[in-house]
Amino acid sequence: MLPRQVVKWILVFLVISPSLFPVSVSEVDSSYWSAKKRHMKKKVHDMFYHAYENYLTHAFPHDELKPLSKSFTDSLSELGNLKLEHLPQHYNGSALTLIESMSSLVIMGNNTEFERAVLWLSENLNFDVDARINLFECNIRVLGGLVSAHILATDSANRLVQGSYKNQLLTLAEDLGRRFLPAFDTPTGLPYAWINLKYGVMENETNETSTSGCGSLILEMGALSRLTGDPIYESAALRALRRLWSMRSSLNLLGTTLDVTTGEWIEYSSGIGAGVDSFYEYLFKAHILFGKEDFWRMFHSAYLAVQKYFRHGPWYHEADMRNGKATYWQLTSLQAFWPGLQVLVGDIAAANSSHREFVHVWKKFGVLPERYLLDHLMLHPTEKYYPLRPELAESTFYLYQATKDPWYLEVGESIVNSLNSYTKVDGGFASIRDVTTMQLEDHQHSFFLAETCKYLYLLFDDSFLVDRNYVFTTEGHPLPVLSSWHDRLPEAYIPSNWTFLPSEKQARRASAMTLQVCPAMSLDCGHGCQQVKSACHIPDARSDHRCFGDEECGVDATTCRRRTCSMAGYCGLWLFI
Ligand code: DMJ
Repeated sequence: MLPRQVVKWILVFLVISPSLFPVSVSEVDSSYWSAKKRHMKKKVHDMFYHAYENYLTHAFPHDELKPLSKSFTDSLSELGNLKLEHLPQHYNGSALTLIESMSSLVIMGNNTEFERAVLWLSENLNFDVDARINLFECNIRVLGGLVSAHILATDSANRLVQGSYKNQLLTLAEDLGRRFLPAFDTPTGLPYAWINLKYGVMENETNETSTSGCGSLILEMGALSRLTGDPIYESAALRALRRLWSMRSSLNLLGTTLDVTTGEWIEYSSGIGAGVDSFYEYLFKAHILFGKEDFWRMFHSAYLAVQKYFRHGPWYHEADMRNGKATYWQLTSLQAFWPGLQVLVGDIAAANSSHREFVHVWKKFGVLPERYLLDHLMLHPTEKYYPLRPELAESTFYLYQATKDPWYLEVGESIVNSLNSYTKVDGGFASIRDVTTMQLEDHQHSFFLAETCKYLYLLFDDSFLVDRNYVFTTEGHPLPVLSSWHDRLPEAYIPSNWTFLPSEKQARRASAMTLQVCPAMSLDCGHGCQQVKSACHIPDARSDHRCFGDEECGVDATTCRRRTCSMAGYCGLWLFI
């Protein structure tokens, strides 16, 4: 027992302490986290430039940097097993890392460097080369990078490339898009996985492709069609996607690989990782970007099937599409994007629980190994590598946006620290060959600049997203959500509930991922006045999206769907299983 006098003085102290310390605990907290964010943003900024400048010095205009030998690789072509010696003498790569870095440069506020990149690409990029490339990779990295950069370059809010920009990036994107088209010339409309940029599909080309290979083209090719006014790209991607969807089993599951000429499955087992991941991602993101009800319906059924047949607590295993029976019990690094997608859907509790498991594995090894065998609790013997992948940082960014829980900032900090201590070398950032020894590999993948650094930066500084509404492609390139790109508003559109963003101040707080803003919709309010109105958005009652009942949830801005309160107490686009 404390003596009475001591207790009295403790009570007196508690009563007068607020006047002694006029700053409240929450203010202390928020200034602590603001300082932490500033510090971490600077660290990520430095990481990006260390990677970028080394690329420019030792690899540009080739595709990617080899940071240990300070040399380069033309990986876009090598992905097609075409070694450099088989390329024409003058082949200098396609400046892949430069293209991939452009949207990150804008997000980090470096418009000058962005403009330099635009200029260089406009004058030098040439796709008329005898190079066999992977359609999926070239689409998400090169076409996506160019289309997104074109949009950023022409966005009046950015004041970029003043005057001198004559849509050169769009012209390049269209040239590339045209070179993709022969790949779709198959009896099924499903595209070949490989194509020669100059000569089209090569003789004896393999018929085998993956589900993501033919089901994750719609964002970039759709955007290209919207920008050029030529529907051919979107139609080709859409036809392939619909054909793929028609190949699902009665359980609404798909396999991982298939034959593009016969439309038969080759590998019946699939999960949410390699070969399939971005297929799910694009069904939902295509619904956000183009507003088509069809995409939502496909995604909805596919998502339910994933949760039903692949999910095991916070983990996801693989299953046979024909009977739903579990096949492989593996955690793969690529699966770590899934919680980020779940945040967009509103399934935050499920996202949080899976994300925690990935963080646990990251902490156990210091980074995420490519493949971990859940049934043997050991690493896959030949897939112990970590090639600087972004997926965990990506999910961490989405979860922080949705919850504002500073725990996610700490996760981001530990990712940054691991990257700096294990992968930073004098010549850039190197991949890890073996997470048990931390032995390095001589490769800095372009997605390290397009995604890993970008998502980490946005985690600590999301000012780029304020007042804007973007969807990020699977390679992290932002595309704007515009009502003019929506074929029509989704069925759940509620005309009587149009709402204005009430005040300048409130609008400023809005960001795409907190779902506070809507597809940009300009409305005539009479006498030549134009106002940006929310098409159907009703904000959640609380800014942190917590709720006790459905009545506290609003209508989602990007999809115009009613949000409901989850059992975990968050408003979201809940799917009922
Ligand atoms: C990226 O190229 C994309 O995120 C793609 O969808 C899959 N993985 C790599 C990075 O890990």
